Amino acid sequence: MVVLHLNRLHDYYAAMELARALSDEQVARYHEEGFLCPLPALSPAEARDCRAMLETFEASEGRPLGRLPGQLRAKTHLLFPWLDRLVRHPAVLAAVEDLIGPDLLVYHLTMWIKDPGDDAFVSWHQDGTYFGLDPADQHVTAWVALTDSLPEMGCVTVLPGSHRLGQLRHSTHRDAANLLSNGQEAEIDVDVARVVPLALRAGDFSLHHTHLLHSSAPNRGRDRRIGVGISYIPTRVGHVGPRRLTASLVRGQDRHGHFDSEPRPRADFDAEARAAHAEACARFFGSHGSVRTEVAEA
Ligand SMILES: O=C(O)CCC(=O)C(=O)O
Repeated sequence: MVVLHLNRLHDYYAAMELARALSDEQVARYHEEGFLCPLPALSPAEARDCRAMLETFEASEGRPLGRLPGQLRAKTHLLFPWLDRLVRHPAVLAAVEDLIGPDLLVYHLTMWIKDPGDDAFVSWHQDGTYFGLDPADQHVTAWVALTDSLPEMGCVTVLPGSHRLGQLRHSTHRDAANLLSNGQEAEIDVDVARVVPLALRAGDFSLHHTHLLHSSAPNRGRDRRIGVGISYIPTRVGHVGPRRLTASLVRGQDRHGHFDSEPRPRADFDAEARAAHAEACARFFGSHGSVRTEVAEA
């Protein structure tokens, strides 16, 4: 009888393990090091399709996304159905769920695009610095590569274990080439010998903790480096600030109602989507006083 029960329990845990995206070892590593990389999501063909949809839009506007006005690099999933689908990708959501639970919101999104030969870089920072979330440490960033993102292309680099330092002070060093809207930089000397590059092939993704120190150098490769940074939080996390912000429920249920819900785009860049995007960005950037998201003209 006892053996039967133990066998059932074993089957139950085996089934649970199968339903999960991350192994216990990966979850433990995330908590120890503050990141996981690489994890599979899109096939190479799907990643190419996403890139083609982005570049078709850029061609129609005559400029790269990062040089278009209107904070289009931010919360871009509110403007394009293909990105709205990407933030709901089952492989990404399953991995995020294994880290922060089943009820998930997309709190923010940034398109991280570096063209070969430009000077765009990202200074050492922690994502939580301007997010104003409470509790702060439940937020996870998934960085989905739409192209290869390799060391010579200025892939994201991280300082393993630095998330355990908690939130650090940041100062602002505004620099036109810095892709961070406020040019924020953590006040800490980073030991370069300990830095790890998060090399990704198109379609793969990485996950990093909100307090993990990370940065990236200019793209000295031959192709564009395009990544989608998706900020996920569990619905129990709120935002501290005078104005309610917006977010998108992408998995499970929201029993807390800390955010106004964002409408899903119905067609690429249509008027309704543009209005919702402008409102969401005004509230988000207004909450911490960021000045720009466009990349300065070369
Ligand atoms: O893509 C980059 O170079 C920086 C990414 C980043 O800062 C982030 O995903 O939080």
